[in-house]
Amino acid sequence: MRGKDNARTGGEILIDQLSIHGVRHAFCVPGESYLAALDAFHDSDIKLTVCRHESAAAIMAEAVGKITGRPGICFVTRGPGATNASAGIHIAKQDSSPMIVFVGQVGRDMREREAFQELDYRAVFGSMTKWATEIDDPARIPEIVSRAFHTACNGRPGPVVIALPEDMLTERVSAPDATAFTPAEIWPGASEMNRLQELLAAAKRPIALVGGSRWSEQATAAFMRFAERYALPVATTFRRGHLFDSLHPCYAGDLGIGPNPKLLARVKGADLVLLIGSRLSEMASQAYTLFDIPEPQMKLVHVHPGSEELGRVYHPHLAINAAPTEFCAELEKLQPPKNIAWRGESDTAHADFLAWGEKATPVPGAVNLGEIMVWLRDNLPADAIVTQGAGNFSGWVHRFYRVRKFGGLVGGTSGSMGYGLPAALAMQTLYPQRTVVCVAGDGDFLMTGQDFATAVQHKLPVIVLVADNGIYGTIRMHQEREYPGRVIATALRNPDFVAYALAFGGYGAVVEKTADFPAAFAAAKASGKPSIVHLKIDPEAITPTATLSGIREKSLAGKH
Ligand SMILES: Cc1ncc(C[n+]2csc(CCOP(=O)(O)OP(=O)(O)O)c2C)c(N)n1
Ligand SMILES: [Mg+2]
Repeated sequence: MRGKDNARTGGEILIDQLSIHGVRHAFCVPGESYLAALDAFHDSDIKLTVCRHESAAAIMAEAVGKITGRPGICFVTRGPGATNASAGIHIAKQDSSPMIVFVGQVGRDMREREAFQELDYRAVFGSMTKWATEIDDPARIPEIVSRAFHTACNGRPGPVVIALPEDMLTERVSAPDATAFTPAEIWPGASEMNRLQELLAAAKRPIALVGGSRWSEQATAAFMRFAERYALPVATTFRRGHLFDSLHPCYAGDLGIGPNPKLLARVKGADLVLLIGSRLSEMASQAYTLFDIPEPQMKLVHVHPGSEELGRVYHPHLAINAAPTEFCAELEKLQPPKNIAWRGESDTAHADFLAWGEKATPVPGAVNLGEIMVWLRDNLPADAIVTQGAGNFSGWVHRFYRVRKFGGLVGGTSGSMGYGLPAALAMQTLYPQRTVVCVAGDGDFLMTGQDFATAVQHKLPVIVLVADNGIYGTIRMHQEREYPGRVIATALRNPDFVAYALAFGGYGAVVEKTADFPAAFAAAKASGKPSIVHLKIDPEAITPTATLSGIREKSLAGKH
């Protein structure tokens, strides 16, 4: 509260800045190191969600940044709080999501003595963030927080860490507020758009790949109109399926782990690739084998908001430093050639995509995750949100689920396990009316599973499908391929996930055969509570097309 002298504590100034910059939600695990900032939330209308683990709080903030394009906000205590949060910070870095993490810090008078839980945040987070800093003087909070919002969003978005010395937060000063930030727009130049027009006119087999951040619902809509006018096949890159309606007639599929071989062939055979927003990192590039490095075999137009990404791995024929939002707006002005040389290709590409995921493949065991994904795509409302973590179970999501809307699939491109539940909680916090489903592995779920308590506490009725195969399946698969039969550290003894859900005050149901799934899902939905649907998956069903023993036998045969 402002005193008569107009002075506020550092904590009050800080929370006031967040409100000014438009923050609506923040996620935290409390700490004695930042009590004055916590206290200031009393007088603010920002909704503060208290969590059980900083990795979950940080992932929630990252997911908000990923989907809204505005920094997700997380508060954690010093030392262990900060290192626990590092999982989410690393995701924000790899996924180019805007995020600001505020971390407690020891008092200014005891710095550099390695006081209780003291860390040098600039050193610890320097390579994982766009900026890591510490505020020495409460009068500079408006300046530094304003810079943090700009830094997190400008160019290629990413995380910022700000350390808050405890005594700085309690000091009272009179400091003028900053004004609301606006991310700098990055428009493509007219000459670049002309060059693009020429390249498209000369192309015979073009394809567009969309990914990365700095998209919006309007931008995806504009891009879909462009694709339609140009009859251009469009693929989404790893875990960015929400950037293009999967039932749009130009959709060619998902370029991630285990992609459709026909899509791979199409990308390899393209004479022009229009890569928008994405870095085409290891997963989407099929371990950097898709394009020759540094000179791609085809003409590459690379559109990216971060100028440092252009020419970093691939030397583009045409580099366009622009945000997808502004680039897609400019695309509306381009006119397709009179005779589109590749006409019909988008129809073929879309037919290939539909055929690839149309029907679930048969797998060992009584519960087929593919059939469950098919059921979800046929039965979830069009605006449902599916979140996912990392593990082989996600292969069924990519192949058989179909994303219809921007924000409809939220996953971590950095492959961090434990992502799905916190991301689901963040989405349900932002969109209380939408159905939010998290698809998790058994290993994956328990990396952040304690925050099921957060779902119950904050009445977030997410539905978690735990695909329980009793193993760290991905690693077992690699183990059987590289060291067949020499199983170590990949077996899991799991809890009864239904009892787990009930113990937390949620709802739980078990699914032992596929046909039981619709009723279990309906009961979970009807309960109105956070729910776990425990799917008993046969560990042999390791991918939609391979069995574990098949991989082992193949490997043993190759080794003899
Ligand atoms: C935080 C984190 N730790 C470890 C890994 C390595 N890793 C990748 S997948 C995986 C196993 C996933 O197991 P589960 O969630 O049960 O899914 P499954 O593969 O069995 O379907 C592991 C340990 C990772 N990606 N992220
Ligand atoms: Mg598993």
